[in-house]
Amino acid sequence: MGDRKHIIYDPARECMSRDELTAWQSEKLKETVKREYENVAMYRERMDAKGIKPQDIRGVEDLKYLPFMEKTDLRDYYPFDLLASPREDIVRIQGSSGTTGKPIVAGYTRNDVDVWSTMMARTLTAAGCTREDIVQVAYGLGLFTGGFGAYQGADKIGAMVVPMSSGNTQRQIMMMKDLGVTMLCCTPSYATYLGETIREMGLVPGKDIKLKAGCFGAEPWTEAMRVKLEELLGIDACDIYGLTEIAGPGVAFECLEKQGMHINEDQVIPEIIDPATGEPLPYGESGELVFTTITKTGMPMLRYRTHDICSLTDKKCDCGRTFARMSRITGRTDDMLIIRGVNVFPSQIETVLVRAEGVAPHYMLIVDRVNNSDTLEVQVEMTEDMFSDTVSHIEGVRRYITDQIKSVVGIAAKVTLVAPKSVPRSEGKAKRVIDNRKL
Ligand code: DLL
Repeated sequence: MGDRKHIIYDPARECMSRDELTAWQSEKLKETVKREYENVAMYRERMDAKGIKPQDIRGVEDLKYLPFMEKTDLRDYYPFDLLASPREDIVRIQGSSGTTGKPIVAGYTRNDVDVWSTMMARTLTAAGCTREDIVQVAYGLGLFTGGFGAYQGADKIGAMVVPMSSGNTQRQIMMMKDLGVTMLCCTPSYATYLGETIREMGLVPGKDIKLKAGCFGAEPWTEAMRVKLEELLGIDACDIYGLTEIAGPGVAFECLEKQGMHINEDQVIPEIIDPATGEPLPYGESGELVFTTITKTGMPMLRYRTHDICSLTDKKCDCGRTFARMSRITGRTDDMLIIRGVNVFPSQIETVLVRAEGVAPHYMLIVDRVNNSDTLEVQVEMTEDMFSDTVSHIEGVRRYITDQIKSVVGIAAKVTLVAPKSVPRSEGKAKRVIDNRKL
């Protein structure tokens, strides 16, 4: 990517001094708190219950006094009771799957769609995208924010957009080849599937496929998976993060330094809190990520608890951007598995599997309870070569993975090496855990 490594979409904002940024955030925060208090009954009641009036919030330093918002609020006030703008000013609804069958929906004003598009234009630019690029959007286009977000950002840059949406893998690859697509936007699990299918079709990345970079997110993935994906597709693979309630993808994005994701801090204020006590934690400490939107008008969110776990740093990045960076998401407070009393994050197991020889990055974790004791089975696919190898070699690999999981995660798991292509592929967010204890 060389010459494109350090292009910045919005340098006046993305490189502003931390002092300027704090002043900006404080002003915008005050406006947002006032808007929310005046227009959203639920939030006004919560602030009143804590004895806080909008004028008590003088700047970012007072953020910690505000009450939290939660995903359950979106369910309880579904669909429109959290709107802080008149219904007719809402020009878009996006959503994500909820736990009760109804989706979680968020309303966006014209301003909010613009804010989001800008964040995505910055995101794609940070991965090297210019108006010369051809961007294939293989995130789902629909209520899910991935497709529209990537489309809007690429459109704002003036790149050529190929809005494929997810699925139809052969056709995706045909378009990628015929149009000379240079950038790919989809989930990392789908990118892996696309990469493998490209190879199976006898196409050669760098020759038949012109991809240079990809913006992959919407689900957790590991550094080891990045190495695998970059090798498979011959690209720079950048992590991007976001959530429907805050804006969709582009809330945070990696630049080509690949040292964590810059948070669009002129639009959102991040905090890390201790998930048990709700107390803010300093830079460097791992905890639950919380966001406050400061420029949205449709459905602003104040201290929204994401349940995603990561840490923040405000150390300056070599790219020149001053926005704080978040680490990869290492798990969610609600997807952490507790197996025989040990906290297990699927990402720990992924790291072991992706580094092991002879297995493909397709796996499933099956948790169960047998005779009152928790069990964990890790099913992972063998590569074609491994599948036709000797029984004793396969057994050696299986034992190696079992030992690694024991030493990294601290529990004994049953490792099963399954045939190539037997773990279901996903075109969107991958499902990697089946917890039969919850049935
Ligand atoms: O997944 C938005 C998005 C689309 C982000 C495309 C990136 C790319 P939701 O469907 O509302 O929105 O899901 C949000 O997905 O709270 C995280 O748990 C998870 N997530 C999103 N990005 C990442 C990432 C979109 N890069 C939820 N790493 C979030 C890990 C991620 N988890």
